[in-house]
Amino acid sequence: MRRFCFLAAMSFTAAAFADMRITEWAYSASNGEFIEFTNVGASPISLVGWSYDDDSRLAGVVDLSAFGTVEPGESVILTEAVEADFRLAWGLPSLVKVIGGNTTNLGRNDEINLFDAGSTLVDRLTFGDQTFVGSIRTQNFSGNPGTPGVLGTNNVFGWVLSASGDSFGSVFSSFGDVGNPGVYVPEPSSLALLSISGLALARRRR
Ligand SMILES: [Ca+2]
Ligand SMILES: [Ca+2]
Ligand SMILES: [Ca+2]
Repeated sequence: MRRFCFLAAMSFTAAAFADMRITEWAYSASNGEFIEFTNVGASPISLVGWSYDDDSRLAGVVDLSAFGTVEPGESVILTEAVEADFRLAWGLPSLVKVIGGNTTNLGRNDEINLFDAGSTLVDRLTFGDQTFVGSIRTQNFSGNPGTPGVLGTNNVFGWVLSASGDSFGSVFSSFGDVGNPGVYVPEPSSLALLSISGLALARRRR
């Protein structure tokens, strides 16, 4: 019995590690290119020892340890901009974690790689409107997963551009970029389902 519990705990940890996802990016933006990562799982994830790289695919290139522990549903930002400038540009509250000054930059056709503390690839997104004709070009408009099912599949054709006032919560930055850094909103239908199940729970509790 004890052994079973231990194994269950182990597999739970592994699942939690796999739940950090790339949820938004813009390779070129007036207020600085950025990548958003979100904990889409149910448990906190420590990003100490985690790293990012572009299409050179090397673990350890850009250290993400400063993100610390990321709570379920929390989104964090890696940007080339100075952290304070990026916050100001997008009106981000202090509780949104931002790592600024990234110099491993994204080009029009490039790749985002997220590695855990063991240098294992956790998520990858290969993109480029020239490489993948018909896919989005995230210049001044960020890209978002068209459905939550797109996350973690490395299929850029499933991603859609931000538009001001869209269901992803997109807004304009101070220099006119459009995106939703710092928040990840799953598709509206899943939000509706969440509130329905929340309502059902509240009713049951009564
Ligand atoms: Ca690059
Ligand atoms: Ca760039
Ligand atoms: Ca976002």
